[in-house]
Amino acid sequence: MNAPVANAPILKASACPHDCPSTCALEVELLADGTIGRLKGARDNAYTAGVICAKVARYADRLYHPDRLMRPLKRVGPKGEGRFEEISWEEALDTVAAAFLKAEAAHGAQAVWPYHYAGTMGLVQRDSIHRLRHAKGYSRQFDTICTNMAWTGYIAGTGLLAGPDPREMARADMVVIWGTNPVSTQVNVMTHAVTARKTRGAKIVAIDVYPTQTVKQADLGLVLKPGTDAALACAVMHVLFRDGHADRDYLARYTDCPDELEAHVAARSPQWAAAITGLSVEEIERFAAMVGATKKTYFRLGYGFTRQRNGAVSMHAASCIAAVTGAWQHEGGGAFHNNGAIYTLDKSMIEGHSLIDPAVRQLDQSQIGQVLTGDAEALRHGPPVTAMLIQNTNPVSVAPEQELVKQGFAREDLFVCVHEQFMTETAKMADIVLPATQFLEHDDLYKGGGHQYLMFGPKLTEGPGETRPNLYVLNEIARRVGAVEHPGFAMSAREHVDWMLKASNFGSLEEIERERWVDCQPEFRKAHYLDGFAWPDGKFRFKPDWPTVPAPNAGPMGPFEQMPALPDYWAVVEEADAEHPFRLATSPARSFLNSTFNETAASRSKEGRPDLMIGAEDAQGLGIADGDAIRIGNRRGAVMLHARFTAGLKRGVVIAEGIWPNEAYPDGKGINTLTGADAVAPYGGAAFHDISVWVRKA
Ligand SMILES: Nc1nc2c(c(=O)[nH]1)N[C@H]1C(S)=C(S)[C@@H](COP(=O)(O)OP(=O)(O)OC[C@H]3O[C@@H](n4cnc5c(=O)[nH]c(N)nc54)[C@H](O)[C@@H]3O)O[C@H]1N2
Ligand SMILES: Nc1nc2c(c(=O)[nH]1)N[C@H]1C(S)=C(S)[C@@H](COP(=O)(O)OP(=O)(O)OC[C@H]3O[C@@H](n4cnc5c(=O)[nH]c(N)nc54)[C@H](O)[C@@H]3O)O[C@H]1N2
Ligand code: SF4
Ligand SMILES: [Mo]
Repeated sequence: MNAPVANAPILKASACPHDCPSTCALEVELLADGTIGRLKGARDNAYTAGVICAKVARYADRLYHPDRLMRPLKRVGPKGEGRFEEISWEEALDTVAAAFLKAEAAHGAQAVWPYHYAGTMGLVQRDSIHRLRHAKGYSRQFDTICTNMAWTGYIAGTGLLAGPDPREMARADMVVIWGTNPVSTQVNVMTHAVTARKTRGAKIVAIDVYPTQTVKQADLGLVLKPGTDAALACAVMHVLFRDGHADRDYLARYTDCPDELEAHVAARSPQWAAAITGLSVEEIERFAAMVGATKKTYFRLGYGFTRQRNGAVSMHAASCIAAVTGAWQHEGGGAFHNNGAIYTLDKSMIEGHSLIDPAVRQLDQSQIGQVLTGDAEALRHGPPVTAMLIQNTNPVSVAPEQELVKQGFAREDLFVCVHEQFMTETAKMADIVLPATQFLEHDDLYKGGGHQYLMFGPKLTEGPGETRPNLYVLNEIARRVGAVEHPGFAMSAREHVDWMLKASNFGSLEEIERERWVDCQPEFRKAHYLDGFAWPDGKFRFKPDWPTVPAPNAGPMGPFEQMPALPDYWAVVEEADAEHPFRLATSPARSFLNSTFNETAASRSKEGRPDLMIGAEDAQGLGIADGDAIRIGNRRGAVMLHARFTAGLKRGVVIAEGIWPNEAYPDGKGINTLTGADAVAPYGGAAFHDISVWVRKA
């Protein structure tokens, strides 16, 4: 028997907290001195299966980064200059509370806007901000920056945000990876798809707007023009009906209007779709033939193709294909996007549901630029926002219409407190900066959007300096601003987790700590909708009733009457025109996660510099050589970067990967200078990959 090795690391269970559908189950090396070593994927977790991305494997780089915020800071120089001086937590929290009370006295409580997102996906640390918000009647946030088009489009067909067990990808005969780039954004999809290829000869198809690593690894890679996926989906359905691959028994039993759909797509041939998508007729025919011949096709539908002004319609159209072939009936078949609906968690304690006042306005997260620059419509015709608390997000980098965002944050009459792990661009604009713990330094509960596990991530090590978790900050501010009493303000993170698990019948803290995770996978019949889809009539809807699709969290928006009744190409994207001849997508970089990890040296050196991927022919037409400094722009502003010649792009399509810090660009303007904040139909969202631009040599 081996003698125990002195000072050998102990392995502890945790879960990746980042905003990523994979939510990996982790094994964390706890070293003898109490510090953290390597992070690995848990091998015995059936979804993670031992695989995590490179950026989290080297997490110690981020945890022990020399630039971590350690102490509360108070701005001393002019706004945005970045000069701060250290103060105590007491002084910092008192200053925040005084500023919030002042804003409330001048304009009412809605002048305060707590602003947050998913920098941590932990339910306690991410969502406790709502409890403070509701307890004071501060402005609410309409979350729109990420999921609205995708979720709405998926639910339009199925009635529910849930689908076939993601582990079934490994048992599919074909995996269609549509509008997501899992090699970069959710590595485990590749694990299971490649298992299917190795063990059963399954084919992998990837559909994107440029040759991503996922497209390159696929058996069939389809590169189409941005925003044209619904045309492809219609043509595929056309071929399926034409060639006898529609499952007519299934259609009759499980869908709302198969005859209408068939008549509708009869006019949407591969020739029709080729003209719209830029794909060849042969590519479309080949893909459709593969789908028709493969009952066990698992459509893994991502977010990327929904970040277009017709994104919800495209998501719905893609999900319809599985209903035409009846793929839903088979193990390894169906269409999956996210499992949000399987976690029936009672979040009333964390979020303070009993305190919600529906009359309080909801401000659109993506329109923070408009909100802070006083746009009356964006302010819902209410008072200005004069005070903010920001947690888990970096809007002065990630939010669209960045020029407006920056103008807003520069306002002298706006008080901003940013609680952060790093001096982000948003933190630089703050009046008070509070230092935050990282996930291994606090307790929380996580749920996997791309799988079916609830996971616990315990505090494994002390946070450095005076870092504190989000929960602490919220409870302390609540106390100082005289928030109404709520038991949630007196509970620890562990108590919140225990309460929520028990209230939701998902066990208890003790159980999940022992077992590490809870597998919440619904049974096969339910996940595959074999007893009917989640609409009252049990039918999958080819003809969505958009106004009744459950809205993520704000009221109906529309314009419903302009949306196509059946799946169709909806020509509402930001078309190229004479002044803006290129279509731009701002796809994710592999080594960054939104703006996270752009502070670590390894990630930055892997990404190089902000480049524009452009086809050689397109570039040469403009007198641009590979590596040249170039400028791209539209009516929202202009950005400087460098040309990187890339093969395999459609003519007129350019790609800028990654949300680099503004300062990484020669003139300090980041990629979101160019993106629009107009709300996408029908329930809002930002069309980050739907931009028209001009391109010039700098
Ligand atoms: N490395 C890394 N991982 C990440 C992130 C990151 O920034 N970097 N972000 C995280 C977050 S917050 C999220 S929400 C997820 C999102 O992950 P995904 O679901 O993968 O969505 P996106 O990253 O927006 O884009 C995916 C792909 O869609 C493509 N795309 C854009 N427009 C179209 C279109 O019209 N049609 C088609 N077919 N494809 C299109 C893009 O080029 C991109 O390659 O990833 C998470 N994981
Ligand atoms: N051009 C372009 N822009 C995009 C996108 C795109 O594809 N293209 N993608 C969009 C999408 S999908 C999303 S989701 C948004 C995401 O944008 P953000 O929500 O801003 O995500 P991050 O940029 O990763 O920033 C999260 C911040 O939270 C901090 N943080 C992490 N954990 C904690 C914690 O426990 N406590 C506190 N106080 N802070 C913490 C991190 O340090 C980090 O600075 O970006 C959007 N912006
Ligand atoms: S793949 Fe996503 S969930 Fe997994 S470790 Fe990387 S960032 Fe975290
Ligand atoms: Mo996202």
